[in-house]
Amino acid sequence: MFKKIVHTLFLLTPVSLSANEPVDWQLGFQKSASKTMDDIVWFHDYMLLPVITAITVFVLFLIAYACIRFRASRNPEASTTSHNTVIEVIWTLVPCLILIVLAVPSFKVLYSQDEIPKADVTIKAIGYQWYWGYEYPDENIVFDSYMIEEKDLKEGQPRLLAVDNEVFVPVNKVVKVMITANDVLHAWALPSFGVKRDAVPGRINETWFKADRTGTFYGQCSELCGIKHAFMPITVNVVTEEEYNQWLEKAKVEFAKEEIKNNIKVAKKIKEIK
Ligand SMILES: [Cu+2]
Repeated sequence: MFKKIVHTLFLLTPVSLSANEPVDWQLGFQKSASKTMDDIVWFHDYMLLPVITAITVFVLFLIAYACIRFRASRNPEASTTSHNTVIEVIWTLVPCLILIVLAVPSFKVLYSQDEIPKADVTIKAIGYQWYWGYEYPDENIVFDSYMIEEKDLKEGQPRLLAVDNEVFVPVNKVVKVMITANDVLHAWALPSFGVKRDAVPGRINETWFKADRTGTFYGQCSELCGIKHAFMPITVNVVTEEEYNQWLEKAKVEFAKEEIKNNIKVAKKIKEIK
C-alpha cells in the first residue's frame, strides 16, 4: 500500500524528470527546453496558480460563512439590504487590479513569442490531412513526416508521437518556424519549447524557439483537423551543431527539393530551344 502511494506521488510530481513527451498521470507542463517555456511555466506557477488558489479559497470561505452565519435557524428574520456601495466598488476594482497585474507578464511572454530574433535556422512546417511536411528553405530540403504505426515502432519510440522523418535543429540556435497548411486548419505545437501556432491555409504564421538542451522532443497537431487529427505528431531532434551539419549533408541528398531539379531541367530546355 505504502509503495503504491509513493509511486502515485512520484507520478504526480508536476515536472517529470527528463521526459520530453507526455507521461502517464502527468500533472502540469512537460519539462521546459527553452526560455519561452521557462517564462510560461513561471507565469503559470507563480502568478496564475496563486491567484486562482487565493480566489477559490476566499470564495469557498464566503460561501461557508454565509451558510453558517445566515442559516435559517440562527437568522429567522432575513435582512432586506440590497445595496452596499463600498462593497460594490471593491468587488469591481479588485478583479480589475488582479487582471492588470496578470496582464503585464502575460503580454511580455506573448510578445516575446511574436518578435523573432535573427534566425540561425529557418524551417517551414506545412500541415496536411494528416501529416506534416517540412521545408528548410535555405537548404533546399523538403520532406514529409508521417507517424509510425504502432506495429512498426522500434525500441524507445513513443506510441502516437514518433515519426519516420524527424526534424533536426541545432541546440542554442534561434530557429524560426514558418507555419502554414495545405487543406484545413492544423496547429504546430511543441510543449517543451512553448510553441503553438495555427497552421492556416493561404497564410503563414511565424514563431521561433531556441532549444537550450539536446534531445528528442515530441508535439502534436493541436487544431482539430479531421478524422486522423490525433495521428499527425511532430518530432524535433535537438542536436549539436556538428551533428546538425552531418544531418544537413545527408538530408540535402535524401530530401533534395525536386522543384529545383525541375527548374534546372526547364532552364536547360529553354536554352536548347533558344
Ligand atoms: Cu492537423
